[in-house]
Amino acid sequence: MVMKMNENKTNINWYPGHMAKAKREISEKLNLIDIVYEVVDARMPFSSRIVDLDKLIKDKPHIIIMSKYDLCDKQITDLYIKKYGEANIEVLSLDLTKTIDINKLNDISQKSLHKQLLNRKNKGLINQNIRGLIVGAPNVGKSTFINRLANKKIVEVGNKPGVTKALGWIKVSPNLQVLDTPGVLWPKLVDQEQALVLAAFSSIKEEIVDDEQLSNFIINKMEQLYPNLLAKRYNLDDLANYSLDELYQHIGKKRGCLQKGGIVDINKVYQIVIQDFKKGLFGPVTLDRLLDK
Ligand SMILES: Nc1nc2c(ncn2[C@@H]2O[C@H](COP(=O)(O)OP(=O)(O)O)[C@@H](O)[C@H]2O)c(=O)[nH]1
Ligand SMILES: [Mg+2]
Repeated sequence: MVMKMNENKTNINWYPGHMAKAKREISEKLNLIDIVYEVVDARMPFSSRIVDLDKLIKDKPHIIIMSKYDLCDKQITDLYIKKYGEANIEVLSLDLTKTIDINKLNDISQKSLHKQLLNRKNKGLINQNIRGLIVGAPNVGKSTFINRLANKKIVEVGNKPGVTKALGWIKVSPNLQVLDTPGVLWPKLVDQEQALVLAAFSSIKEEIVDDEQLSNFIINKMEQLYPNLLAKRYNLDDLANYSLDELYQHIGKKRGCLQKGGIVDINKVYQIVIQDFKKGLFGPVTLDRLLDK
């Protein structure tokens, strides 16, 4: 397929106004907590990270909760997990649609806080309680994680941040409590590609990218990284036989996106590609590549 890309048509230059407030709120909570759980979407193990988090949380240890592990390409995502491990960041990869292993979370939390807990003991303090704060980008699974920890639905799960109410502490296990309100932070954008990856997984507002641009990006990425999954999804015999336009025409006809006179409604086709991708209908994918960044 010969791609006519217009990814650079608009330059995504984006920094939410409420970021400063979010950072301030997290700073204010720092003295209440011992550890930070950074939720990262396994399909974008780099792009959804809050790379400057350590600056914000200062000396607090932090663990990466790699959510949506069930939806990712494990071969690729595991390379990131290994890399983070080598940088001494503990990573717990989870499918949050299922019950999670609280003991494992306890164990790695204890491990990350080993020094601090030992210090307390040496000072004669018997308190071994760990208090955690959950942070991460929009839509990575923060609320789902909190509900799992609480073992019930206490936080609204959805695409919009800010639907959470302040309720206080959740007792996860005898020695572990977490704040029930996650901190929403936005990844620092290093380039246009990262912005498109985040948009493709609904972690930044879709309005800042138009459908055509996002759909082209998804098709291009899928062709580059997962050509077989792309071909399978849209019943394409050989990708090389289709130009981008022909591909859209093919999808439009197959999916009945027709206007009067049998003309393919291209805007509907863009939406189909975007929705298929968001719903994970292509199969397991990870869009970041270690060598990229
Ligand atoms: N398959 C799968 N879906 C998940 C997982 N974690 C979260 N989700 C879904 O991702 C969407 C966003 O989750 P949510 O908790 O609202 O994200 P938040 O914005 O970070 O609070 C919801 O539709 C969740 O059901 C996971 O581990 N696996
Ligand atoms: Mg939420």
